[in-house]
Amino acid sequence: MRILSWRLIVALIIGVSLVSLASSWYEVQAQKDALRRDLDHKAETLGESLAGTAELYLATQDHAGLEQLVEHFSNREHLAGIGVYGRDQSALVVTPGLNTSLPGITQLLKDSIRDNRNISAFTRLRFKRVHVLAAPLHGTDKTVIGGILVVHDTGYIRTEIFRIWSRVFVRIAIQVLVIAAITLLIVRWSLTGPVARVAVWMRALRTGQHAVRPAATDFDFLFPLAREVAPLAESMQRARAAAVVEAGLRNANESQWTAERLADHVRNRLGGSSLFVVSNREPYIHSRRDNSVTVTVPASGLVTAIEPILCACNGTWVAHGSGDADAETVDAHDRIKVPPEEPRYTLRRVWLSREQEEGYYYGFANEGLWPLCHIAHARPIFRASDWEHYYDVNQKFADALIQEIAGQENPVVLIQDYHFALLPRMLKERLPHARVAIFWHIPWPTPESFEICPWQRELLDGLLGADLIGFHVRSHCNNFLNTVDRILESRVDWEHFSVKRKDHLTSVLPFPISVEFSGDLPEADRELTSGEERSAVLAELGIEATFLGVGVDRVDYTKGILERFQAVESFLERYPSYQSKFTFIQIGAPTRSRIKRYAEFQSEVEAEANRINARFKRGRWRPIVFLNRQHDRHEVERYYRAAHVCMVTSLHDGMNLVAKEYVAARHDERGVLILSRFTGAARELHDAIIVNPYDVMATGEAIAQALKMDVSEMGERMRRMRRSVKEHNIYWWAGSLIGALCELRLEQNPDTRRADPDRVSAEM
Ligand code: GDG
Repeated sequence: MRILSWRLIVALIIGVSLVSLASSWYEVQAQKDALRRDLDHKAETLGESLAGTAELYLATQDHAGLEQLVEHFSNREHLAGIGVYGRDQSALVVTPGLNTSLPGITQLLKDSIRDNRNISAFTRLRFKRVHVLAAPLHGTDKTVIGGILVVHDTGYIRTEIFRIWSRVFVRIAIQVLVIAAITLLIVRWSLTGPVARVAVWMRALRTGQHAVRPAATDFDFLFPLAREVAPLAESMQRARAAAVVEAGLRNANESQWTAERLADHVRNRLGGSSLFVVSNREPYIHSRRDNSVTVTVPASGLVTAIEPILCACNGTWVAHGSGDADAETVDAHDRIKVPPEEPRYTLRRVWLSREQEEGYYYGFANEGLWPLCHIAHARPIFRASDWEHYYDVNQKFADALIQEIAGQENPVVLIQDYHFALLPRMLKERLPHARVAIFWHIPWPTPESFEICPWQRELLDGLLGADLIGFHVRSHCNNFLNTVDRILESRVDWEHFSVKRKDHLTSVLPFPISVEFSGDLPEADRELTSGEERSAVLAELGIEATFLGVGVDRVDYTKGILERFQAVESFLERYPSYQSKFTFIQIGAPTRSRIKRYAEFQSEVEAEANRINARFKRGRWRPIVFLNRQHDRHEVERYYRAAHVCMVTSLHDGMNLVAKEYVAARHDERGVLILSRFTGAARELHDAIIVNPYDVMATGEAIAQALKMDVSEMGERMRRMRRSVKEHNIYWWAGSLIGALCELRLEQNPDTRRADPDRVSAEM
């Protein structure tokens, strides 16, 4: 940094000095010219007045008069002397000591008399620089009768120029000092300081200590560097955490699933096969903001689970390109390499028209299949036009996949969710050698419920194109097999959980999805304890409370948000001592608001919160805080850590990840989970307080039980739940699913190709 400072200072000084010198030189020249012109003019004026009188004395041969005249003028400022000469240039009267007999000067006089005109010049008189004016003298008849010389000493001009140059050099010296000081300050403020702070940050990252990221202003010109370092540090931290976890597990003789282990597992299972994932939602969305393109990762457990697999085997993810800058970031084949900071796999985007999105996504999938599969007492809406769009979009994704798979010998395809029920069959018909699985993230209803769907046969047939169908829990598998048994001509093998139809065998197995479990960081290593986090959250919200409850959901009518609010109301009614003390915070991310039922539900939730608040509210305390916006993952985690109790009261839910996220976030082994028995999570998290959300009073009682729970019981329950989530985390889910799919043999003989349900996933 010292060398850089010196280089900067020297370069600036040389540059500024050169510019200063050049401009001063012009200034000095101008000043010199002005002084010379001034002297010229002064000499002319003096010469004129001298000549008038000298001509009279010369005409009358008055030598004494001439001498008087010369003497009278001789003491003028800067005047070196005067000389009066006859026509033959003979000196008549000359200021004593002035030697005008030098050749240059006599020549001037001669020329002036000969040409009858004034002549002036700057010349030397021995060692002196002088200005000489030679002028003719006229007789009464206007004939030239002589001449005069007026000689000025020009030394004062040099003195003046010297003074100007001295001032210039002083000015340059001051400039040099100021420039050096400013450069040193800038280097210190903008370079040395920020670089030192960023270096401290990087050292902390490298050594795994608590690292406070420097202010954004510090990054300024270091921003490109920071952009590269941040993900690097994150991967390092992850790797370090994984190593710590693995070392701990080795000691305890356990083995936990990590992203690295999953990647390794998938590489082994796939061998040379290529992996293709299909989902409606894409993992990276490009959007245009303020003339630049930004990329966001939707908050979804799916990206966490699927990304390491795709990275490990350089796979392809096919999804709907929904960002407004998506089209401008792909290549000619609609592909883009992701993750943006370290491209490892291909995202292939599929474009949908507004009508297609409306019909396929909002219509058939979310107004039809979603309420059909959830027992939440919302009437499914089936429109023929929506069905057509659903069919067309499935076909469109099939076409895109076929293009991507072209030439692959053993492709493995993992399809996500109820948006693509027809895709497995469409694929298999054109690519029988592909290994295809679909994971259904929502519940599967009873056959009686499913039967109301006008396209029940097509949906089932489409799904049975897959080699493997995954659900969260065994009861959804059972419902599915019962539905197939009742509606389609096929053979259901209850022993091996498979269906044979048209000579094709499909395994139907449970794979309970989960969350990432970031490890057991001691509370001391966290920035804030849960108590501090709680105080911070309350201060930010501007409310007062002693106990906090939290709920995190999309504002969806299946999540039991109204019932939850009513349970809070019932609790406060039955336990008035908690009024002014217990506040329930509901994070409600807006969702599918273009659908009428969702828009209505949103208003119902707001109205219910307002009603209960109006009833109990006191001073700065409120029973319910409804935060109706999308929060980022870190914000959600803060609320989990701050809350004494987390409420998951879904009326029906495939799994419900919030329950597992709450458990994973409680490193302090505190907090109580209240969990609806109608969630998939309730089959695993037995240590939650399990409730029937329709029984509002009992759910209110569960809140009381949670708040009064003894710390040792709370710790015991939380420890057991954490063990379960840690063991069955998201990587375990992805590993089981891919493992089961790769284990299937594609021969049509059920006895040789079936997967062992107990080997590939936990019995649910
Ligand atoms: C389906 C099935 C199954 C919510 N609000 C915000 C936010 N969230 C996050 C939660 C959680 C996720 O959304 C919701 O998880 P769910 O499990 O409740 O999922 P659904 O959206 O209903 O999805 C469900 C799931 O698929 C997986 O298979 O479990 O049964 O219905 O992760 O934290 N996240 C952020 N901000 C919010 O405001 N960042």
